[in-house]
Amino acid sequence: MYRNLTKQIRHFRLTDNSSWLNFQVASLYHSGSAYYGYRPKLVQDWKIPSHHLSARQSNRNLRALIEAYQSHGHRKASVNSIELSKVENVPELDALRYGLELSHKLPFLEGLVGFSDARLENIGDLIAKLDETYCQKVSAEFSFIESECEREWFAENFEKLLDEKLSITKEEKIKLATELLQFQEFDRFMNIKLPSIKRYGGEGSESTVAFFRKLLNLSGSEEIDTIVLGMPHRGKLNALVTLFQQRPAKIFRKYRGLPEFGNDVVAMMDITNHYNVSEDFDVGDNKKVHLTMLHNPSHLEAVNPVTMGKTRSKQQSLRDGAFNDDNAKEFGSEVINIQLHGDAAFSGQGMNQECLMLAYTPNFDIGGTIHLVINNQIGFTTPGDRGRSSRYSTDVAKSINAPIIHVDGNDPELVWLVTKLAFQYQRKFRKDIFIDMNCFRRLGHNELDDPTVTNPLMYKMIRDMKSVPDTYAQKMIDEGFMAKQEIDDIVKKQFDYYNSELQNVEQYQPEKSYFMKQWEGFVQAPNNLTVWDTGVDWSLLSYIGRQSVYYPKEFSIHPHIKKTFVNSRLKKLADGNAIDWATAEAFGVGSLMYQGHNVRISGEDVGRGTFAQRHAMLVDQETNEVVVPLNSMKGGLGGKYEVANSILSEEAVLGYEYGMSIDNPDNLIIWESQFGDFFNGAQILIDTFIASGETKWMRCSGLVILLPHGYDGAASEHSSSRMERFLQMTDSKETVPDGDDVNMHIIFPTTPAQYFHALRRQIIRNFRKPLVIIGPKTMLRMSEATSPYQDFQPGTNFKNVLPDTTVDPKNVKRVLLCSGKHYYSLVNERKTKNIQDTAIIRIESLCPFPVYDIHHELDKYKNAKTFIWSQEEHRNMGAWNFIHPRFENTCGRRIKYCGRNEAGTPATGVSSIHQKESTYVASQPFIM
Ligand SMILES: Cc1ncc(C[n+]2csc(CCOP(=O)(O)OP(=O)(O)O)c2C)c(N)n1
Ligand SMILES: [Mg+2]
Repeated sequence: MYRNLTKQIRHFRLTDNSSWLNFQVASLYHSGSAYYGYRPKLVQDWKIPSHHLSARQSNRNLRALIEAYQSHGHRKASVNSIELSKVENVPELDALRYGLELSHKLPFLEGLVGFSDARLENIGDLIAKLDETYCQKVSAEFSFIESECEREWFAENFEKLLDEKLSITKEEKIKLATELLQFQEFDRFMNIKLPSIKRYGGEGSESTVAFFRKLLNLSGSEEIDTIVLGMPHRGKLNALVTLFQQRPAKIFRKYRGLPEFGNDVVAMMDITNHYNVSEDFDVGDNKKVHLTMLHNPSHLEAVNPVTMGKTRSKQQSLRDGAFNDDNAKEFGSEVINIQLHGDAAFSGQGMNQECLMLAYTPNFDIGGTIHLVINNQIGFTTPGDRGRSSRYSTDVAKSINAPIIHVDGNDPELVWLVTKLAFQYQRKFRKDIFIDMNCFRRLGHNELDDPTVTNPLMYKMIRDMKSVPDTYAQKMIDEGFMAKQEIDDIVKKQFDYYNSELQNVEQYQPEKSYFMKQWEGFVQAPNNLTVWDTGVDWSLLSYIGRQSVYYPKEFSIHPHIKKTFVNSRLKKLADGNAIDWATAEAFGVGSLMYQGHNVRISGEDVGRGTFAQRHAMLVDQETNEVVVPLNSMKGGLGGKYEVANSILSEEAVLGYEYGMSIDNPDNLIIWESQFGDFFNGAQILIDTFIASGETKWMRCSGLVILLPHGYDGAASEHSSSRMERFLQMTDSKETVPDGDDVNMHIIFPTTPAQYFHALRRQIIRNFRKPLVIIGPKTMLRMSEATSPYQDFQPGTNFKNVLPDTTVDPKNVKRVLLCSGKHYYSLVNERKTKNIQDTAIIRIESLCPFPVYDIHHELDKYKNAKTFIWSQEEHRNMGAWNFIHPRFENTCGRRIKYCGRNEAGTPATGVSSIHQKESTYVASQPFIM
């Protein structure tokens, strides 16, 4: 069935009901048909109406002039009211270039340009109209869009934009004026009452109000269920209290030094600028839209991929887009993603390039994002012309053919109109679009900062700028829509409201904002170590194992994969004595699916697996079609497996997966770094979200991070997942035993069964913690590193410490403690040398550090005098610096180090040196 869909022409109804159009499957990325979470994007088989074409043929020069405006008009536009130097000469807009005289009579304009104005008589009139459309307070860049359909649609609608001003109703204008004044009043209030607070005020960028108001209303009329939003600091507090229904007392309370959470939680909490929103909004006509604005860290733009992942997770829960069987349902039907950016941060942070590249890829597509850049022409002290090489802050958006609208933020009605256009574009094409709102920043970066020190000329201009809300309110008075008294009343009422919130701040008790909805019933992890029975009946596991290599009869499988993967797995299942890591992973994933949980694995090449071990996604050798065998499982509660081969990104992709993990605790989300060391490209996400999201914001995550690790001669990179960095980031205690309540769990398992239990435990527990697995590479194929079926059975569980069952405790004088693959080198050495007096204990869980389990093992060796931490990593790497104080403080014994010496890079690039070192680290612990 999956083959027949390739290149099929489908009929598809446009959302505006205008016509039935043919769509063609054009994006044959890997697979022409759907698999879980992916459906090929449909591209319109669209043609310019023939009478438009003939109009263009007959008026080639005129059309060339219009196209010049579409391409170059933005260079002449005056969207930036504080531009220090302009005006650019734009020779492409000279009518003479096209052989046109200003006095030439105009033909009928239909098909040539989007606006039609009966009053236009000659070329001079047309140029004036084109100037007004493209070169004044709003302009656009879109002529680079490859799709003719999108380009034509955008041109037509943009060219009609100014006429739309008339469509804004009196009520809408009054509402807009009111909210602008309220937004502004927050800054004024803060200036008066709390002048020493840094608030990153919204003075100068108040038209953000128009964007949000229009967006919420349109979302309501389009029956959108949820908006997922990421927003940085600028004007955020204003937005929280005037647009997003947050009590000002919540913010003021913080300034009194009080916490935002009750004492029922253990948390360090955060500053007000990082607060979130999760509210239902009444948007008229009995409609509600839910808005989720994520907590954001100070690291600008880091929240963006997190919002994207959260959007996709909500889409999955609501069966949006390809998660729905209805082929016509495109991503973004139920849930849309909105991102706000600062101008400096948007162009400066590479994160954005990664997010854009993710936007339309299979298993990451969310139906396009609407972006608003609050372009106040400056980042802290650095003005735009020194803050980037490109003309606009938004230029990177062109890489994915996203249209960009530049608008003067001093005109809130224009911002309103372009928001509508952006929204319509996103609805129609389910693609990203950008609004570059040119505005200014009245004060310093924060209010305690003097901006004239670094940008005197810009601030001379800003001093003379009128307030946007005041100007708009005056316009309302001038147009007779509002009276001066009404405006004064709005301002006074708002001031009084903020004031009463400030006066009564002591009475305000924070509302509970965690463990709600799908998180109901979850708790913070306890301060002791818990054990969860994660075993599964062998008959079910062997069924899952068989399904994990199932493919349809007509599927043409690669012969090598059939032999070395499918048949080999079937054989291992039949024996049951030596289950390998990849099979254990399939057991873990499949058993959770059977219990109704969705599982997603994401990362570079995860479908096959970097080490060609996983094959969670099989590819038909004749058609390129993909199957995810585990999704063919019958019975059970119907969980699905999403296998997301990602773009070559760590930062955005890890952020995306974290975003998915904080949304729905019932889904297991796994991110695999191609090699362990590549996580460092995502360090910002690990520091500011994964390690700290719970303690800052009470947002728990059960994300699994798989980091292949091990010294096998692969030189400086690819050997180490730098576990020392993760260990240093944990809040594991040095002097007393840890509980499950550490901020991250870090394990370095030695057997497939341990891996299986660890994966299952992530979902079975009633709390969620990020889990970092220092994972296998060569162990994937090591015959000793396998598990018998008994280790998966009901009643079994993840063991923090694995005992030595082969030695006679009475004979033991020396105890080696180790983790991971190095264990097998030590065992091999002991066997080869027939050593009887040394026990080898495996610390499988590094964090939480399992003090009691270690004690339990050590107690067996009454005659042991020497305790050694043995690792293959260098001394300033690996777990040594973590183990050392913990072991000595909590286990009451001295511990010696044995491993590689200190080094500046994880591994040598010389194989003979590697060999020598390997021999040393395996043999030295037995003789030192
Ligand atoms: C990644 C990162 N680098 C530096 C900073 C420090 N910083 C905070 S705001 C800011 C300027 C941001 O400028 P822009 O993005 O234009 O936003 P604006 O403040 O102008 O609204 C800087 C440099 C930061 N928060 N994050
Ligand atoms: Mg800025």
